[in-house]
Amino acid sequence: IIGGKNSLRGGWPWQAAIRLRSAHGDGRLVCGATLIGSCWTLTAAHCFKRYGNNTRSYMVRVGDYHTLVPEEYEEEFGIQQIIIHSNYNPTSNDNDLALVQLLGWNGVCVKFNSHVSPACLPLRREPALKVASNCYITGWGDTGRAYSKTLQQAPVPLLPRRLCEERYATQFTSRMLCAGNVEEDKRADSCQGDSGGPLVCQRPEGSWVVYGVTSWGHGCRIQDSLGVYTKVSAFVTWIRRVTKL
Ligand code: 4AZ
Repeated sequence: IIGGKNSLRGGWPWQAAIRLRSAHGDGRLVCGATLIGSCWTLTAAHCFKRYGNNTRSYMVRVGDYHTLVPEEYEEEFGIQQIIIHSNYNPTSNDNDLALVQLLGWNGVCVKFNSHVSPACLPLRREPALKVASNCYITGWGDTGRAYSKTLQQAPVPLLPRRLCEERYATQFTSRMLCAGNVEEDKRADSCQGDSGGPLVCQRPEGSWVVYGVTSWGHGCRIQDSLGVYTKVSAFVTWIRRVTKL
């Protein structure tokens, strides 16, 4: 995240990270992800383009804040299954969504606590949020100098779809959300390494919903940078059918 700030420890308890397993790589960050159930995380399909979709190549870390410091709530899981949406188009990034099932016992993987708990899925027809609503992106991705060692956050308002339609033409589809900071001085933006992570928005009653999955855009925090996020509400039926959540 470029132009973000350090999050609070435990402030985004659904944030997960997909990392290369040291036996199959160097433990490096591949993507962000969102915990949506004890054994399920949501991420972007394009996260598995570079290193492939072999479950043994990756692990999922939850409860993390500082990536290099062992912390009380952090925990790592192997992967049972990587399910890439069958309509994912790696050329256009349409339907850029994947479900990652964690390895556990009897349907129990992550044990929820104050620092590790899932985000809500949106309703299939979630009441429209105000365009200037309370939405945040979070991640350990590129800050403009290097990947962040601490979890970053930045408010990223949803924008009128028209802005992304004008910028990206037909590559911007109905399965995508347009979000970003167009005002000068507060152009925080998602970047490489944040992909697959959440764009969460707070409902009027307070709960946090994973509205978007960080997907693509032309650059990070360039002038009028418009980020494109997979529109989770367009996939809730699929997510609930596959995960039984
Ligand atoms: C990337 O390279 C990337 N600001 C992710 C998000 C955005 C741009 C690039 C959108 O993974």
